[in-house]
Amino acid sequence: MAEQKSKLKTAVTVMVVLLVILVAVFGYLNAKGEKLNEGQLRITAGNHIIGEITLEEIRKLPAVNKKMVINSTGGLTKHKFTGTPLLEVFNYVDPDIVKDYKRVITVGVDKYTSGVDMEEVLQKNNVLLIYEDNGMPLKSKKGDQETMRIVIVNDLYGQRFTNYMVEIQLE
Ligand SMILES: Nc1nc2c(c(=O)[nH]1)N[C@H]1C(S)=C(S)[C@@H](COP(=O)(O)O)O[C@H]1N2
Ligand SMILES: [Mo]
Repeated sequence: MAEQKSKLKTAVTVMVVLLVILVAVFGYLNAKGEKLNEGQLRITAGNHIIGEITLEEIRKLPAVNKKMVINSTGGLTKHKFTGTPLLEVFNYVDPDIVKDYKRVITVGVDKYTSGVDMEEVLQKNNVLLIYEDNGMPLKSKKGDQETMRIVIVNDLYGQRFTNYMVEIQLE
């Protein structure tokens, strides 16, 4: 009787340990999957991933150069941006995007979130996805790789200029 009880205890202990390991492994894999890379841009709608585009692919889209002075935290800063209209990115990923969605939420690797209306994206050379400033690639949050940034030409202030872009959520 005592022997059976101790066997049961061992079995329960083994099961509990296995469950804990399982939960830890799934938690780890899940957290790893959530971490998006600044070298690419994920486009989502709800829980659905519409597409992913790399910075390498974005560099092949029609380039736009834009001289700008931005009013931000550090005062006025002068820029010579190079990038591509966000419209080009959408049309490359899926031409239906511009007619199926109204709102474009931009998310940085630091979870900084802002947004533009699809109407603004459709205005010629207004919402740009920038990857160079003064001829140099934009630096990622950690400074160890290249990154992308949203710039809105018609905006006076830099508040909506989401840096370290990793995701676009469509609504
Ligand atoms: N990813 C990310 N982008 C961001 C921010 C931020 O904190 N994180 N701050 C915004 C704000 S409030 C401003 S004023 C500008 C600042 O741009 P700067 O750092 O080039 O001066 O970036 C915008 N984009
Ligand atoms: Mo700001």
